[in-house]
Amino acid sequence: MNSFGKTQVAIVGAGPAGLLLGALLAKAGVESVIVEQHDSGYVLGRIRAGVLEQVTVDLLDAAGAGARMRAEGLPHQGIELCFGGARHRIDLHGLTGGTQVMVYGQTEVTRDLMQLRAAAGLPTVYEARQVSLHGFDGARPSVRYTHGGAAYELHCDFIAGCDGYHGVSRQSVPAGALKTFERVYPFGWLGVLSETPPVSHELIYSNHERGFALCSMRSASRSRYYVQCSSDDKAERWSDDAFWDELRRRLDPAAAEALVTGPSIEKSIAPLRSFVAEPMRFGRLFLAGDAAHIVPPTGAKGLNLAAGDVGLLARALEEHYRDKSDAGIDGYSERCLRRVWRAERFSWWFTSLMHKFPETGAFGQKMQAAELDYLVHSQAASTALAENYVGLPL
Ligand code: RFL
Ligand code: PHB
Repeated sequence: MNSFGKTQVAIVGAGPAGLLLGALLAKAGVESVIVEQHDSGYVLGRIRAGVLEQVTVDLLDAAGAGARMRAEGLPHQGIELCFGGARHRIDLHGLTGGTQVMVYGQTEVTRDLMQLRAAAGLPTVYEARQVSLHGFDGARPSVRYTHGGAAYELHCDFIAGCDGYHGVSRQSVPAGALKTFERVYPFGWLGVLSETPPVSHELIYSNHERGFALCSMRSASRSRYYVQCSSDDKAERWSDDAFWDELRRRLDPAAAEALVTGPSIEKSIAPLRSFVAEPMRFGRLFLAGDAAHIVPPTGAKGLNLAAGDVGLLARALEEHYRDKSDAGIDGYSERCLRRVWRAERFSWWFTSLMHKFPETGAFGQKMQAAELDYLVHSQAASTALAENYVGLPL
């Protein structure tokens, strides 16, 4: 026997997309319940994004979750590209007329949103099992799940599928109603988090004959580093020393010398993929964030796209309830997808430029070297990179 509940918007998934949507809806006076399959500790334990675009920063402020980010986040006005043994700065701020990005970890964004939701007493069901979506092609959608052994059914006006790439929402859409586009890259990123000061005060993206490397950070005392690895590699195979040696070899001599190493706090491998599912709406179900699209992390776009989606969705749902207008709802998929495809293109291009591809050979490497040389010496080319990196407007 099911226990019944009712809300305006049922949100599946308490990652950054689901939590931010819930916070924006609450600001607009729209009710939501979040249904999440894991516990909050699991969600906070995943070390992922580090770079927030201005649009994301503004949305977190609008949601009332921006205070700690403002105090502790690190505004960055440039990035460095490393190749041929030297670093070249891309002046994001100067090339984009004053835009910057914020370095603030996804873990912290998620923690701030969770605390905001808990403080406001808004309902989140953690550790929901057997989550399933119903009736979204008609007027009476619902989300069913079990919790603590009991079965529940949550009736709602709309369902927001914010449950990531492996979630149930996209899989609930009838086959044939969805078109997918995918590219899987023949390598992954091995990432290490360490309690060490960052090697440089800006991010370093390195193209090296041994493979790509990235130096990022979480704070003045905590660093996040990545090296390109093969798709079938395992994090357990890498000792900390082996990781630091490999990273050092892929940096310029000054950065290699300055690198401060220490024990890893976290070490994991992420596969690289480009993926888009179209459209992002079916009747009363909306897909948002990684549930609808994946980008390789090189362009730092995944979390920012998720934030953009839910920013548009919150506005559309607010218009539905407040103004009795469905224009936003009807335009949701098309508006999101335009931005998504631009970010897909940028992420694919930057990934292709910076990584070692097994199949390209010497000619491909020469093409990368020529393009990098052009990129850092042409203002037009640098501006195109900067404009995309800081993020296109919503
Ligand atoms: P998430 O974060 O995957 O959250 C989905 C949530 O849904 C839950 N869930 C379910 N709940 C109920 N029922 C089910 N059946 C469910 N199935 C799943 C999950 O438990 C989870 O809590 O998706 P969301 O919210 O769309 O957020 C997307 C971002 O997490 C992702 O795009 C970024 O992390 C990507 N990304 C980056 N994005 C950036 O904007 N800037 C970056 O610098 C950046 N760096 C990265 C990244 C991703 C990385 N990895 C590991 C893929 C660096 C890396 C290494
Ligand atoms: C990170 O800090 O984890 C990070 C930064 C930039 C990227 C990807 C990941 O492009």
